[in-house]
Amino acid sequence: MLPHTARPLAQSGPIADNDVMNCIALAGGVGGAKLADGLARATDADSLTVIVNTGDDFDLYGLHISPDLDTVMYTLAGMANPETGWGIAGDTWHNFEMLDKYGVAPWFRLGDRDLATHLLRTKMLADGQPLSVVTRELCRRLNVAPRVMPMSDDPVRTVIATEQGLLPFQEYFVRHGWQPVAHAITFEGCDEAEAAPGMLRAIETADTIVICPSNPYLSIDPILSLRGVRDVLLNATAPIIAVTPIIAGEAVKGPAAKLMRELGLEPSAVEVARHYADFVNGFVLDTRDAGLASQIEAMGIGVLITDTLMTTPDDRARLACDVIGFADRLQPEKLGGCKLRQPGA
Ligand code: FO1
Repeated sequence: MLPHTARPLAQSGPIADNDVMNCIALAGGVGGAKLADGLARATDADSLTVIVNTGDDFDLYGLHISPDLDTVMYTLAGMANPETGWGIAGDTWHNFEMLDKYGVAPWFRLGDRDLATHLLRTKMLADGQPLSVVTRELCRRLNVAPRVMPMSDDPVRTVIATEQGLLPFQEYFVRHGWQPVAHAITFEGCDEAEAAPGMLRAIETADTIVICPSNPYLSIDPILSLRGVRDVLLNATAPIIAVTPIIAGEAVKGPAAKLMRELGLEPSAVEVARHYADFVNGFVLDTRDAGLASQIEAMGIGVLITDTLMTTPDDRARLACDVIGFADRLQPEKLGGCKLRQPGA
């Protein structure tokens, strides 16, 4: 494994045994939520902060929808629908059936229980509370231990330039099932938006930073587009580890590989590592792609080869523990906080 040369690691001395290891995870929807859940299981959940993409947010029937925040929140609350990854397990669709009766059923469905989250979030926002405060309060009421932070309290909207013209994210993703050929991706409002309160400081003071296996272009780039985020990552003292969302040239879920082809990139973990090469110290490659390790190491990035598929909750915790252990080896003077519980414990 090669040491990273692009960004020096911290020179600080050892931390005391009782120091809490602050872990930051940058996440989008389902893949990000699963690894965040693994990190919450494998480390001290109270010292985990999950910074979540809000470029997918939009309004429907006057309700503010934050799909990735909800996916992360429901997953950490143990409530997520295991089949879809988004929404709530066992939810019903009576509101949707009624809207259908009125002839106005939307292409984007909210489950009945999920609707309650949206009513409450929209009311709290209308009362003047920022999204970060609303999110903290919703998470508190669902007993979510990690700090879940929207990337910004200001609106940033992901727009995809496609063969059918400009499509707002959810139109591209859900209405058109990510089928239109994409040419470019922009994040409207990112120049004016501020990173969420405390977010840059949290990255600055983190012990480990994990880029979850979310779509680099649709889910992580909106976070990186915010003023100050790249700089704080470039100067971070903590090891930064990215986990591949691509295995054997295919996305684990969603349009990442298709999008890469359309943007003229080879859909491979190597390309993802190159995308993050400025600021990551380590890259977690799937065992099926072990042969690609040397290409990533040649970029000055350390490589861990492991099984990155998260089929069960135990897989999430095992991968999280692998990631934390890898971060510790990249920065051996900092003691890791991996306390992986035994399966079923
Ligand atoms: N995805 C769908 O494919 N169809 C839906 O009707 C849908 C509804 C939905 C409701 C709430 C929510 O939090 C997420 C929802 N998603 C739906 C998923 C979501 O839009 C995307 O997976 C993410 O935006 C991409 O990360």
